[in-house]
Amino acid sequence: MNITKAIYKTSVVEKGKLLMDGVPEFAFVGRSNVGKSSLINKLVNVKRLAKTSSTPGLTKMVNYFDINDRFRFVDLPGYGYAKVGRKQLGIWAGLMGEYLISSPSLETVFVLVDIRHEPSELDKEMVKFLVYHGLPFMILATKCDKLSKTRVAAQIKVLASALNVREDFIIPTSSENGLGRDKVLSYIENQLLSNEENGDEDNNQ
Ligand SMILES: Nc1nc2c(ncn2[C@@H]2O[C@H](COP(=O)(O)OP(=O)(O)OP(=O)(O)O)[C@@H](O)[C@H]2O)c(=O)[nH]1
Ligand SMILES: [Mg+2]
Repeated sequence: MNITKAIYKTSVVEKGKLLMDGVPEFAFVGRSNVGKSSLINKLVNVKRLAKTSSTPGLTKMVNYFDINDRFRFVDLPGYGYAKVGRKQLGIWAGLMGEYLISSPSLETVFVLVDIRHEPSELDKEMVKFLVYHGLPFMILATKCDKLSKTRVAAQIKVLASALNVREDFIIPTSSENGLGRDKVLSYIENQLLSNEENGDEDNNQ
């Protein structure tokens, strides 16, 4: 898939204002600083579409980006930012949880985990939450440019076992060198196509 158009749509801070207009959405979740905003920029090839920072906790709102007039990327606030702490976190009660549960046209949740680290308890909780709610998800392993190919392959196994997912649910990515970009974009294309086909069937009934 070629990305020909990527524009910032809006940012939302209140549950009641989440967009509900039926545009298919692909959401990016993961701990603060894992590389959500950077990966969005790399996927659309626009350097500063989503704001990035080396200081964790930058993205505090639900940020929507319209892509190719066809679907949307949703940059969600990071979890596990040290100052927030586990107790106060209440991911599921907060804006991110509300978004995940209530967005009617959420196609896939991309769960980002750093290839270099064991997934955190929150990452594991996130995956369990998505399984429980029957939300389609893929794991995107970020910052793969920081490890050798061999170590990336080894870490994918570690991640798969810790998160209890099949290895082919994990796509290695890098916002530095574009690793995984094609895979993620073709995954999105397939999701959109299979949806459009299902939609047609519904119409014919
Ligand atoms: N080497 C390398 N650095 C990366 C990569 N992706 C992100 N970074 C760096 O990691 C830091 C955090 O990236 P962001 O994209 O802002 O992370 P985020 O997940 O959006 O963070 P929050 O908005 O705070 O939740 C920045 O300094 C990025 O330059 C990557 O693939 N490779
Ligand atoms: Mg961000």
